Amino acid sequence: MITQIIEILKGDITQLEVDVIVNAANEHLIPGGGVDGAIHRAGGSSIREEAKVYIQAHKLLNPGEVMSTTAGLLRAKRVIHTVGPRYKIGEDRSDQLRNCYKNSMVLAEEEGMSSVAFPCISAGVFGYPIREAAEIAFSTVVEVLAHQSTVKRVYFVCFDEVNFSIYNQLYQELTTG
Ligand code: AR6
Repeated sequence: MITQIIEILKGDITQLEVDVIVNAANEHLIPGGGVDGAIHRAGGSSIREEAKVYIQAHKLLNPGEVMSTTAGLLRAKRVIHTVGPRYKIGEDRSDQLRNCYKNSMVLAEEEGMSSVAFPCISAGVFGYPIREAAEIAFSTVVEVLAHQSTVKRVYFVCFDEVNFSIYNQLYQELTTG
């Protein structure tokens, strides 16, 4: 069951022992703040070096797109970097956020990974309302899992209590139909 595959955690994503940690990066893949900064600090410089090579070849990682690096000093095997949309009132950028989750799941599967941890992409510096962002996260991942993904475990990792309770609420709604 989908609900047995998804788990909600509270804490620091960099501490997890999972196959893939997803990073909420920026278009230039330059270490920033938030979860991005935490991943680069904990993972060490090799992640930045690999990201640099990607940017030299591709110029930018656009919102919704993904690329992966090794995980450096982290306990994960890979880091998938994706860029969420910047929230803008009056503009629907939900497809970009959906693509972050979908493309991350597809890439994780292509790389033979079986567990993936997501932060609340776009819900920090990029300003996406958390409830909306969480709904997109859930619905997209559930849809991918419904097509028999080889990914066996997905963690939604919330850094603070408010996000954690919103994710739990949604999870409950999902499991109780
Ligand atoms: N573990 C898990 N979640 C975290 C952690 C952590 N260690 N640290 C923060 N969060 P943000 P965005 C949560 O701002 O909105 C960067 O500068 C945080 O509480 O990291 O997609 C990039 O370089 C929030 O709920 O990502 C980009 O420029 C969530 O992670 C820009 O921020 C996402 O917040 C991306 O903005």
